[in-house]
Amino acid sequence: MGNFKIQPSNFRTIPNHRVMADLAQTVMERIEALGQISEEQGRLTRTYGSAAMRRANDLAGSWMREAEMETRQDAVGNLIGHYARRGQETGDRSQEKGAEQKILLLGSHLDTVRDAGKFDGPLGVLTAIACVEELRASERRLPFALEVVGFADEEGVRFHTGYLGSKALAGGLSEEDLKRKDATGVTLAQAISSFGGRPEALEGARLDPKRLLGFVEVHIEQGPVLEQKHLAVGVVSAIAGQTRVKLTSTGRAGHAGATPMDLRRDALCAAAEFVLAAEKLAQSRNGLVATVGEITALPGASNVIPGEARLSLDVRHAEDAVRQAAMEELENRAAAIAAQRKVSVDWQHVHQTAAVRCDRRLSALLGEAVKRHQPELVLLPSGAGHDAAAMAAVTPVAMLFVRCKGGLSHHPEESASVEDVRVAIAVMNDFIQLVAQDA
Ligand code: HGY
Ligand code: MN
Ligand code: MN
Repeated sequence: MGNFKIQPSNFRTIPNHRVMADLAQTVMERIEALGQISEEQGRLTRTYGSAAMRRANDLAGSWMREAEMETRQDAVGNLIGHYARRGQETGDRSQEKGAEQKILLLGSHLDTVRDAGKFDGPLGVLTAIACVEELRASERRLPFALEVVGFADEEGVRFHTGYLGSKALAGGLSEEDLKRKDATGVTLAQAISSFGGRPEALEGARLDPKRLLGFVEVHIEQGPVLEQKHLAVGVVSAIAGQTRVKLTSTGRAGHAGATPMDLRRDALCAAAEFVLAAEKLAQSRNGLVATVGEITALPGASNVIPGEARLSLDVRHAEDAVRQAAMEELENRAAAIAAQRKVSVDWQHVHQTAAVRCDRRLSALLGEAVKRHQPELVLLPSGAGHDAAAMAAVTPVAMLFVRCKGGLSHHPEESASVEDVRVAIAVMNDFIQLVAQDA
């Protein structure tokens, strides 16, 4: 399956375009293979600590080892491949064993949302492995090591807090996080242990910022801009901040047939009014997005007035002040709706990350590499969250977006073309060389 066919022996005789095309083809085959690894029948869902996650780590780890990387799984279950060819053509011996080699981190996440597309996350891991395969085949040496990370949980589907894997590497996982429970009451600490991790050793999972040159993530755009501009790739300027909240509205359950409308305290109707209020607020603020992705009515019978309604709320904006003001307004709105409908509302903060600007120097080098492969360089903000947002706490970050069909993502029809993947790999290879020259 997908092993890179060009080897050091024949590398020099093959035009670079062909090498990149071959790498891109292998990435597409591997995207398909990972896309078959799911914990649900008939759709792609791969959440933290599942058996599917284990199989995905094992498969991606085998590809890393094929590329002569040393692989490990860290304390929270991130898959990490390490590639280091000592010294450089100039005979620089400063990288002798023992000298702490600097590390350029590449990668993305291997977990998915429910009923996911195949590219969100794996594309970043597989293009990074392709860069290592090209380096190995070209026998080029770098003055630093490369590490490719397959983060164990970015989406936060199981524990509702995003970036679990990257937060562990960035030193951002707290004791509070470890106490989080999933829908079955399993704590994150228990899930880490069952996945073979060591919750007691999370402090050790934190990377040493002094060793890092940066973290660069390739990811599908998950939006329409590159497609509208007819560009294969773009450089990300900033990643929007996000707040996730859990709301519970509590009224009174009752008989659907015997309870007159004016005597009801219908928790779901209160929740529904709030959902539309959140949508209305976001439509009125430029660049603000608000989403209720999950909603549950309890007790959940068609002839019972819902006594309780639980919903998620996800609010994002490129500027933290705008997002925080919107959150305050929405919390007040929820309280006003509850009062007017004689229900109570519980507002529980679940996850919050500040907006992150990508590193100027790394982004400039990435932009330099892009200009070698397409006529126009475009810088664009990311409305979606990414591991790079968490990794910015420990090292400079940059991101390369790849055009995706219709801008569609978090959907089974999510897709990118092999030609655009080829461009992304070529850009990343040039970028790595530019970092080496700039090191
Ligand atoms: O939710 C997001 O923005 C990302 O896909 N985790
Ligand atoms: Mn993603
Ligand atoms: Mn995603």
